[in-house]
Amino acid sequence: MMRFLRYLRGSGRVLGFVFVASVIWLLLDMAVLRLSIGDANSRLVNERTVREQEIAQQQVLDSSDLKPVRLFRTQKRKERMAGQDKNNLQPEPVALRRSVERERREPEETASNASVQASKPQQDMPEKLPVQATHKSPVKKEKQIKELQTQGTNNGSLVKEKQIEKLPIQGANNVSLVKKEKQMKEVHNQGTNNASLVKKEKQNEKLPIQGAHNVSSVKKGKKIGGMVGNNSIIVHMNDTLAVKAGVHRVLSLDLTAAPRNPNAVGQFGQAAVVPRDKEVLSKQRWNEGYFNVYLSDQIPLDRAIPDTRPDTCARNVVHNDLPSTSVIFCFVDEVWSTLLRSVHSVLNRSPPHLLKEIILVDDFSKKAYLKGNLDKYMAKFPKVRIVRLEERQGLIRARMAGAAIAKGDVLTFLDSHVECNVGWLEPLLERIYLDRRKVPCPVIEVINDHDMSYKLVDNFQRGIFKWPLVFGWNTLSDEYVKKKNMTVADPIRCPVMAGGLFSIDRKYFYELGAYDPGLEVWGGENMEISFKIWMCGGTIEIIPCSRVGHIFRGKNPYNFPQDRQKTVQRNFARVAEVWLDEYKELFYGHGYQHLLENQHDIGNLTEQIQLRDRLKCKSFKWYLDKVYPELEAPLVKANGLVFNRGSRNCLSVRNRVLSFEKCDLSKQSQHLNYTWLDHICQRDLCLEPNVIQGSLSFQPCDRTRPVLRWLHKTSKSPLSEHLISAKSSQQVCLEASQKADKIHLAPCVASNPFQQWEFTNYYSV
Ligand code: LR7
Ligand code: MN
Repeated sequence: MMRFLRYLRGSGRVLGFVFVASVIWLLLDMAVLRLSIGDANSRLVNERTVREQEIAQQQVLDSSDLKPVRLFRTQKRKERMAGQDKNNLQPEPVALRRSVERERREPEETASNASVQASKPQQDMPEKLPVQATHKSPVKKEKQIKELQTQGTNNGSLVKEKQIEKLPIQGANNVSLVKKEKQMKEVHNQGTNNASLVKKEKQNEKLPIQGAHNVSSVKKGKKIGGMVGNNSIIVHMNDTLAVKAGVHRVLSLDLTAAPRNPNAVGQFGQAAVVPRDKEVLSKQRWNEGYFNVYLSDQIPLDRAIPDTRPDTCARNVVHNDLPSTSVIFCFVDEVWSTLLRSVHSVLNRSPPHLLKEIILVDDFSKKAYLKGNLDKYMAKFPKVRIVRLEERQGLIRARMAGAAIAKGDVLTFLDSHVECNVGWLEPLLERIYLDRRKVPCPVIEVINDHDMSYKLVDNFQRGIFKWPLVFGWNTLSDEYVKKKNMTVADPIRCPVMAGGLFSIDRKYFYELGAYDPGLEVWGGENMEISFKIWMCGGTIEIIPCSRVGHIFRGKNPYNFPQDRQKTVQRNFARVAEVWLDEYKELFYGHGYQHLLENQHDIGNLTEQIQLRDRLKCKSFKWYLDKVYPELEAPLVKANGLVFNRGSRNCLSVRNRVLSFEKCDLSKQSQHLNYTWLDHICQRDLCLEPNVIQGSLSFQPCDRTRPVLRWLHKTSKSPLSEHLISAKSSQQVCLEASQKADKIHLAPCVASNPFQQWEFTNYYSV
C-alpha cells in the first residue's frame, strides 16, 4: 500500500497517468465521430438514391401519354429579372432581331450549359411533383377527360350545377360565414345562371383571378365538401377562408394518343443533334423552311416540352365559363412536321370544351403534301377545318379569311410553326372573360432553329417599337416592376404585339374593323392592330402564365408576289398614314422619306381613316403619353433661332421674305423648325431654294417635293454645320452675305463660317 502511495506522490507519474487517460479519451472520441459521420453520409446517400429513383420513375411516367410534363425549367432563367437589357429599346430589323434574340434569350446554348440544363429537371422535380399531383394519376386524368368531354357539348353547365349543390357544404365549414351566406343566397337566387354570379364577383370584388391574387393564396388540399380542383377552389386570403365559386384551377393538360418515347429525338424540348452522316442532308433541307427541317422531321409530332410557366401559374384559378376559341393557323408552304406539331400542341394542351375548332388557312401553298395528304391526315381530327385560298392573299387577308368562318367566341391566331405549352389557353381566355377589350398574347418562347430545342425566355419582356416602326423586345425596368409590385406571373401591358400569337374576342375584332385589308403579304399588321387596339379603347397584354414556342427564322421561306422590301414599306406607310397623326413625320424621317417622293402608291386609305373617326379613337399623342411614354418622339429635329456663325446674326421671316436680324429669342419671326422631312419651316411655309437664280423664298410646305429638303448635321460630314440643298445636282449651301443683311445660295465650302448654322435646340442629334 505504502509503495503505491509513494508511487502516486511522484509528480512525473501523475503526469504520465493524465497523458495516458487523455490518449484513451481522444481515441474514443474519434471513434464516435467517425461513426456519426458515416451515419450522416449514408443517410444522405440513401436520400439521394431514393430521390433519384423517384425522379427516374417520374420521368418514365411523364413520358407516357397521359402525363403532363414539367421538366427542364432552368432556375437561372426563371429568376433572371429585369436587370438584363434594361431600357434597351434597340430596334432591329426582323431578320437581325431574330439572331440577336437567339443570343439574348439563349445564353445556355453553349456545350457546358447544355449539360447544366440537362441536369436541371432532376433538381426541380421533387418540389414540382405535389403541384401536379392531381394530374399525375391516369385514373384521375381519364375522369378529367371524361368530364371535359361532357362539358364540351354542354359548355360547363354540368360544372355549374355541381357547384351550386356544393356551396352549402362549403358554407358550413367556412370561417367568413356572413360573406359566404350572402354568396350562397346569390347563387340560389340566380338559380342555374352561374355566369351572372361570376360577373357580379367580377364587378364587386376587386379580385383578379390571376396575377396579384394568385397561386400563393390558393391552397391545395383544403377543399371543402370533397370537391375536385376542376370545379371550385378554396381561396385563402389573409387567413380568411373564402370560396370562389365558378372557378377552377388552370388545367395543365397534355394529352396525346400514344405513349411518349422518352428517348425520341428532341423529346421534352431537348436539343436534337444531326448525326454525322445526315449533316449534308440537313444542310440541303434548310431552305425548305429556313430552319433545321431535317431535325424537325425526326422529332415526334406530339413531343413534350418543358413547362416553363412561372411556378405560381399552375395553381392559378380561372372561371369555369370561359369563352370558347377558334384557333387560326395561316400558312404558305409550311414544313409538314412543324405545321402538324403546331396543330397537335393545340389539340393536346387545350381543354377540349374551350377549343371550338382549329382553322387551317392555306394561303395558296404550292407544296403537294399540303393538299391531299393534309386533308387525309386532318380528317382524323373532327375539330380541324381546312380553308384553301384560291390565290395568294398574304397572311393578313388569310387571317381574315379564317376569322370569317370562325365560330368560337374568341379568335386565337398562331403562326404555323409553334408549340403551345401546357396551360397556355385558359389564362388568355380568362383575360378576355374579365374584359372583352383585352387582347392577350402568350409569352413567345424560342424553338431554336438549329437544334429545335425549346427555350424559356426572360421574365418581364414587353413588345415595343422604335422608329421607323421597328418591332423589338424590351425588359421592364426593376424600378417599374417594384413600383407596380409585379410578380413574374402578372400580365404585362404591351405597347405593341409581335403579331403572330394572340387571342381576341371575335366580335371585338370586327368592331375594330379587323385588319386593314390593304396590307399585303407580311409586315406592319402587328403595328396596325396594336395602335388600333390601344387608341380605340382596348389593351394589349402579355400573359406570363401562357407560353407558346415559335421558330424564329432568318428568312421568309416563301416568295413575295412583288418586291419584298417595297411590299413591307408600303404596309408600314399605310399604318403610319392612318394612325400616327403628326408623328408620321418621324416614321418617314427615320429612313422612309423616299416613300413620299416618286408618287409611291400606298393605295386608298379612305375606309381606314373613316373607321378611325367612327370608332372615335384617341390620338397618337395620347398613345405615346399613356401607353408608351418611354419612346423618344420629338416632333422636330431642331428648332429655335437659326444662328449664322460668320455674321453672328439670325434668320428672320416676315411676309414670306427671309432676312437677317440681330438674334432675339422673344421674336417669333426668328423661330423656325427643322423637321423630320428636312424642311426649314415656319408654320406651314417652307424654305425653297431656287438653285438657278441662287435665290430663296418661302412656299407652302409640300412633303412630296424633294426640293424643299435641306441636309443639316448629317453625321461625320465636313459640311455638318451647313444647310445643304438636298436636291441640287451640285452641292449648294445656304450662305449669309458678308454684309450680314442678305441670304443666298452658294457652292458649299466646308471652312466658310458664313455657311455654318446653328439652331437653338436639337432633339435628334
Ligand atoms: O403570304 C403569307 N401567307 C401566310 O399565310 C405569308 C405568311 N403566311 C403565314 C406563315 O406561313 C406563318 O404561319 O403567316 C405566318 C407568319 O409568317 P412568318 O412566320 O413568316 O412571320 P414571322 O414569324 O417572321 O413574323 C412576325 O411578324 C409578321 C409580320 O407580318 C407576322 O405578324 C407574324 O405573325 C409574326 N410572327 C410572330 O409574331 C411570332 C413571333 C415573332 C417575333 C418577334
Ligand atoms: Mn413565324
